[in-house]
Amino acid sequence: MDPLIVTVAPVGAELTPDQTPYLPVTPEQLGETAAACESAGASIVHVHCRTDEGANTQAVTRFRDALSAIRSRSKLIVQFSTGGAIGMTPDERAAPLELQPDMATLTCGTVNFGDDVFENSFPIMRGILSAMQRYDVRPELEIFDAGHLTNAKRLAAEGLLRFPQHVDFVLGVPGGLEASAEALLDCVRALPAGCTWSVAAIGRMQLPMATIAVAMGGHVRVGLEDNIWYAKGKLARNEELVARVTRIAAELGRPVATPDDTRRILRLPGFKAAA
Ligand code: KMH
Ligand code: ZN
Repeated sequence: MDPLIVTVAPVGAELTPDQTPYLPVTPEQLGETAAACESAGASIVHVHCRTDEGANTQAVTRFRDALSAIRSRSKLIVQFSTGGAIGMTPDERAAPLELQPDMATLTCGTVNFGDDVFENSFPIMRGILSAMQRYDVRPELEIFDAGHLTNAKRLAAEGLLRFPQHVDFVLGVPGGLEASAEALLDCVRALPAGCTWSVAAIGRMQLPMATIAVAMGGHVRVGLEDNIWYAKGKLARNEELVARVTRIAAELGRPVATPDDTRRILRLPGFKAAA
């Protein structure tokens, strides 16, 4: 088994600052969180940005500041969200790609998202993917629902993607695939040969699904974007969620990947220093 890649998703778009004091809002806070999570064992940071007031933003200037804050404090692989927040336009979502992060997410289909709809039609996916190609940004395929992997295979058949890819199964969003061992197994079995995968499960399923992924040889995503609780009644810090999954990995005999290991496993180019 490869060493375990731990992605931290410290911000997300659905949380509000009144839900937890540990939500990084400013680029400065994001940089500090990145450093703490790297020390705890993370090698990728999945980035959403907020205004100082905590509102969602895909503004290029804010992502530039976040990128520089993260890169000046850590060697983490930087992965931008192109999902952004519900209601953002596709162009808005893709705008930060011009900053050429190491990676960015590509959600592979439309999905009910609680009472909302997270829209990812083929034209939207093609647009985001072409922007990634233009700026040489590696995708991570986000699979929220049955059919999303088939959509990704269709994009590959169109020549817009080439497998193998790194795939993240986001399980437990109300409206998408459930967070269960059975659902994860179905997902993994459907992967094209050579793909690497991680699991990001929502809420209290984050920990058990991460543990299953560690044992299966997959990779994990943890962080406040998907789960704000460390335990019942105890709010989590991002770095605590990272540290816990690395302790579990150690108990299971699975070493944790450094950012350099992760670059090798995902076949990413070398570290880009802060601009
Ligand atoms: N905030 C969700 C609507 C991603 O980052 O690529 C989408 C999301 C996915 O978080
Ligand atoms: Zn996200």
